[in-house]
Amino acid sequence: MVYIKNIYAQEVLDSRGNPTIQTCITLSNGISASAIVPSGASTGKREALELRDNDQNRYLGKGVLQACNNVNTTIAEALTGLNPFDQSKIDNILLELDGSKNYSNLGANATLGVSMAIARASANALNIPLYRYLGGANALTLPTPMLNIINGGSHADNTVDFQEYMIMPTGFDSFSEGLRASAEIYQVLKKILKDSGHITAIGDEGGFAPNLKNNEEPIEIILKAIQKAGYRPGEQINIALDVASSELIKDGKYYLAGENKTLNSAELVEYYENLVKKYPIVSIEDGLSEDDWDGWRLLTQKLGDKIQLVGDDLFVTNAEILQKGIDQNIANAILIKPNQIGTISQTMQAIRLAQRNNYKCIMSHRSGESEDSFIADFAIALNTGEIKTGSTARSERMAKYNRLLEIEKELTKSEYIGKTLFKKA
Ligand code: 2PG
Ligand code: MG
Repeated sequence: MVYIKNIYAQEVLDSRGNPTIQTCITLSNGISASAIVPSGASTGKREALELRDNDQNRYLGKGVLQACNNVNTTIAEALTGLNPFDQSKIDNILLELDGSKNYSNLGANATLGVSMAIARASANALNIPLYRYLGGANALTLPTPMLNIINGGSHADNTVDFQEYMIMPTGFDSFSEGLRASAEIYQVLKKILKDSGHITAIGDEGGFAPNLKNNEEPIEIILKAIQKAGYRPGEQINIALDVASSELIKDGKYYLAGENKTLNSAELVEYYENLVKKYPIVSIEDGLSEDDWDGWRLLTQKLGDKIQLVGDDLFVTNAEILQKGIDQNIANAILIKPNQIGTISQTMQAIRLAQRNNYKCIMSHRSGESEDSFIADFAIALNTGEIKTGSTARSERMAKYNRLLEIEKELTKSEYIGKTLFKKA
């Protein structure tokens, strides 16, 4: 029987130049695989712990040598010799080994790297692609992407308060056609920004980061770019926002610095209602903060049957917190980030719970990423139907889109469900 022979982790750098973990697994049959974990900037309070060394003499305190050491000693000792194909058993051992709920001892960066690398090594050992290993014969749906083409908030140094302005190519018959339209719109947007005297520098996720006068102007400019590129907004291309509003809280209210406005929850909900009336917006993520459950309830009452309301910082890919949201009618979709929860099995548990309760799932990157394209396969395997992985610039984002293009070619019969994802707002 094949067993785990060797586990080794080392420090590498992410797309922002900060340290992260690369984990390598070797099986007894000589097959090996590696994985790199991502890292967020606008992190939710209830996310699993990302263990950093806090040694100011190395990488300004951001080193991950301790987390690597945890993999190389405690975790390696516990998992060596085990069957790699029993993912849930392995992930459960990781959870028990840590002994806390949020990986505050070993670090979720340590456990997730191991969990991902074991899944990948298992797929390699069976000589099948990762999406097929994790999803079986049912893994056929190419996700509709959310492409973050204007960056603001804590992902960029500009005057835009909302973190992400995304386009979704819903009105196409295939992933590759949707991606092509999006890439064309991105280039046209660059030209529009340049021609109107704006900077075309880009933010962490490859979207432009211009200084615009308010939080609506990015939408106006994106609509212009969609049309100029020859596409129909609201039909072929829709808009999605990630407000990341936990980052906007100042003295208990939402402060929109770009507009010099302070709003309470009800006023912010009204602000969104107006935006949704005015523009082809199909999805708003983290419209209210992770602690504002009353505000979330109101938002869900007002807009829950019109558009997708995504909990990111709100649910942190945590099945227990999601269950509370389901019980209280909060939101109708969940962002899925494996490093918020710490293992592949726990990530799958959150997805299963969401799908059983008709909550949409959006597989997601982090703002600090790497060349690892695990989430592309994972989105297909788990039938999330949607993926958020940045603009069509920067190789750490393109690694995911390119992997999806590769899979689309490989699958003789795939499906792309953009047209049926949303009800008409
Ligand atoms: C988000 C993510 C990814 P971060 O808020 O959805 O876009 O950002 O990784 O910084 O949390
Ligand atoms: Mg978010």
